[in-house]
Amino acid sequence: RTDFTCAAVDLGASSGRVVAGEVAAGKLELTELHRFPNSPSRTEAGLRWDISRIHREVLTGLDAASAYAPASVGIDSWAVDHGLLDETGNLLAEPYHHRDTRTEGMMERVRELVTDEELYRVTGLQRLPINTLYQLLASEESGQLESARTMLLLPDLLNYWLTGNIGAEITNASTTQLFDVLGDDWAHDLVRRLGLPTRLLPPPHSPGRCAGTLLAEVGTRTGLPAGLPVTSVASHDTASAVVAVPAATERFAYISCGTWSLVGLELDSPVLTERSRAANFTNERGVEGTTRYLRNTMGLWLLQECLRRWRELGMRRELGELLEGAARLPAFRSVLHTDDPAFIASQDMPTAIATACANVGEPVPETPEETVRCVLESLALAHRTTVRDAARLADHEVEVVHMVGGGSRNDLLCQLTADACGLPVVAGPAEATALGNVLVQARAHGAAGDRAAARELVAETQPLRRFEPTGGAQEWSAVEARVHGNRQRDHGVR
Ligand code: LFR
Repeated sequence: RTDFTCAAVDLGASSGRVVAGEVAAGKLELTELHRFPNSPSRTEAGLRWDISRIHREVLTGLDAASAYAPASVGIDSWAVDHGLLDETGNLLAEPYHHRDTRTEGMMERVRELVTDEELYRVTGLQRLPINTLYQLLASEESGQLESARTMLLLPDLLNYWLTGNIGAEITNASTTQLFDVLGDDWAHDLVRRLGLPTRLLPPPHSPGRCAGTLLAEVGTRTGLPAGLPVTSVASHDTASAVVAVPAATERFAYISCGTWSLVGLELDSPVLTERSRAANFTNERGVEGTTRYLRNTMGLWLLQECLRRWRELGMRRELGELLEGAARLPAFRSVLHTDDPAFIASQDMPTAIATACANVGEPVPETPEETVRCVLESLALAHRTTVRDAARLADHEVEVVHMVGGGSRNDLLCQLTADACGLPVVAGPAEATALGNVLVQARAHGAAGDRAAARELVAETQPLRRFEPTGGAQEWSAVEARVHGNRQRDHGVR
């Protein structure tokens, strides 16, 4: 295999980056060229992404990449959010952020039209208010779809601006809850029954395909040659992350750990049973026709938002110091069910956590360290429950848990997860998403092998750490039962 160099644009909800990726036999290297903070703006028109700025940052990154003479460019980002184009191909408005509260009530609206069972049978997706389906329905109700001709998920939108081509890459399309879980196309009938215009849905294609070639004007802005191929990667960041999970066995679970914790399995086919639906598991599309069978659980968002709020209130303590303090605290004082909808859009997370504790009778954390301990133990518990549920529902044995993404740098979270799951945790790579992006480009250009070969290359080249469970199996079972009981009672009361 020859040396292959590409540029990978990897956009996250709190930061974006452009890296140069180099791939050869025994070599997989990322060089970060440009990183920028990302956050939505709270405007009168709701919580919106400044996509024009993101676009400019991408071009700045590609300009830096031109020094590497990449053979291809690929873009991935978080899922479900999208831009709407009018009939002349212009963007109608800045895209909404999925945490915008306009989707409230939309699940109930959908239920009037399609049963939960049918929705799951057709789309295979977990019910989450952030899904594109609920967002589009909200747009439709407020008349915002009238002049819309095309809906493009964010990586597809950026690809369109780079190449002029319109399309929908299917790992990301599969997160919309509008895509056929068993086929390679949108669920047109369902979309019609929901009263949404099917004209919005661009033709779908698989990752690894050429998305188009760079427009001359992009060449002028970036120093990259016009005509350079833009490759459709697994454009859903989580799908890219799963590509770079360095698993050596099929009996693994993964946790892609960032703002969200995406916890699940890689399977050959979706699980669409009633039990799976009731457990709110999702079947998203992976590369090579695989299914990413997972649950979206609240992730480090809980911690990031605590830190943001504490800073707002003038606290100057660093995360490292708080984690050290949290590690020394006694275990299991306050543990929560993290998937409380109250956490999705809260703007004062420490208070939301305190309230959630008080509501279910867990001691309210009194110091930031106690809050951090509560968040990390609660996340580890969610990891445990989800890994076990996935293994049971898919009848798939798990002997190791791979943690990838930024959260895999958090030692305390990795150790708590190993203890909670009663399984070894292999932590890393933290940049799994960008690596997966690079690997899919390399494969498309004949410079990397299949899934298994890609995983071997990651394991061989990236620093990984292993956390063995240190005991506490009974305590974790007891905590799981306690949190489950709290939740049942809480539901009974409300
Ligand atoms: C992770 C992720 C999740 C998706 C959420 C919202 O970054 O893409 O997979 O459910 O963000 O887009």
